[in-house]
Amino acid sequence: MMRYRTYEAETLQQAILKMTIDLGKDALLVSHRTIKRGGFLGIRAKRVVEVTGALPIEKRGSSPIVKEVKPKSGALIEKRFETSLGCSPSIEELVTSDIREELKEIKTRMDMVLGEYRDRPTRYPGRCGGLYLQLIRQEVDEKIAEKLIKTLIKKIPPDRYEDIKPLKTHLRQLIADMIKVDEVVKPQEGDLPAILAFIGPTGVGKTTTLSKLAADFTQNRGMEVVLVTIDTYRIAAVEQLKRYAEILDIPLEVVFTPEEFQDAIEGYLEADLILVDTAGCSQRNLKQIEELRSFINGTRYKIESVLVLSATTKCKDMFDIVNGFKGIPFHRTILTKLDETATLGPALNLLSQIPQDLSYVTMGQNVPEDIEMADPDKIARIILNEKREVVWKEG
Ligand SMILES: Nc1nc2c(ncn2[C@@H]2O[C@H](COP(=O)(O)OP(=O)(O)OP(=O)(O)O)[C@@H](O)[C@H]2O)c(=O)[nH]1
Ligand SMILES: [Mg+2]
Repeated sequence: MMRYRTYEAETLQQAILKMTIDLGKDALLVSHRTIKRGGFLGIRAKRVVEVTGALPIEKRGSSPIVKEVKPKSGALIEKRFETSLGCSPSIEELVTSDIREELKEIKTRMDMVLGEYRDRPTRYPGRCGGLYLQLIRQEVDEKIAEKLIKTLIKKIPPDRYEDIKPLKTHLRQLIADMIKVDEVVKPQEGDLPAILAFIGPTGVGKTTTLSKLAADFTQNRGMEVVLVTIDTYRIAAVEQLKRYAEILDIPLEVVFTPEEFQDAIEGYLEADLILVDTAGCSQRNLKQIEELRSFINGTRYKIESVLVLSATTKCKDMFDIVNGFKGIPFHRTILTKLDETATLGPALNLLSQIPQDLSYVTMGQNVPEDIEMADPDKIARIILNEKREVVWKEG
């Protein structure tokens, strides 16, 4: 006989954790779903995840996870602390430290149990369950993952649900379709140069990425490129760009005010492309964002802003950054540091929900090599753990 219980929590992982704490690691995940709780007539109701777990009744209580915490004997305690500290702590202190140790052990076991659950089938048929869990492992938003798998189930005939290859191919296409890409440099009206400003949080790779593109546009596409920096807070920032400008043998203008910025642009109206480096801004520092906006919107020329985001950023922070910078506003995104993470769910969550297209991805510190036009299929392959098939740079 089985004992069934349901548990509710904000996320699937938390609900499974609750279930495991209560029923032990032998519990089976029977089903999970998202339901609404609280509110009035459905208004202001909160979405929670409900999981149902089952446990053979004879195993109830045999859970090895929650152990009774017993304080050590007084004599032993004193001996241990006399040797290490030279004084005797109170019983409370010792019990607290023992509890901490126990909690650490419980957490380690929980992580192991959760790892096991991630590989167990879900309510989706055949191999679709495993693919759903793969999306969750990649930190794809639960709602997005559910929608993707439901669409997949509709697309594939039921007799192919056990056939992982066509399932993966279709799912990869569905994921790729969610990422819209576009070139970063658009042809300008008339003969004016395209002007691109690289904006974003500190240290995401704005200057490095701009330098990679400057190299590509001058050396491979034969364009006349000019660099302008309005990042004059740190001497090192100007020096960094100066070095790249010297290597590429292209002009660099350092400007301190919106008026100087306009003058700098006016000096290079014959160029093909003006790349503008900006100082990293915290999305929460409204004063800094406003100052940046006054530069970008303060000339009579059309400046396209590119928001540079690091793929290593937490999902919630990515949305926070986009929200903070949308007042400038920006027209395209670049995703950096793909070499520093194997989890691209947060980027997918963001890119599928914002109107701006992704133009480039970067995957290393080497200038000019480590940059590519964004390829949704490659991103989808990483999310589906087909990473070994992904080659970022040819050769
Ligand atoms: N691993 C890795 N490192 C990168 C990548 N892009 C840039 N970096 C490194 O990230 C660090 C910061 O790069 P910068 O280009 O100075 O970043 P920034 O956004 O201009 O920084 P601020 O101007 O200080 O806001 C440097 O060490 C770069 O080499 C990338 O794709 N992968
Ligand atoms: Mg910089």
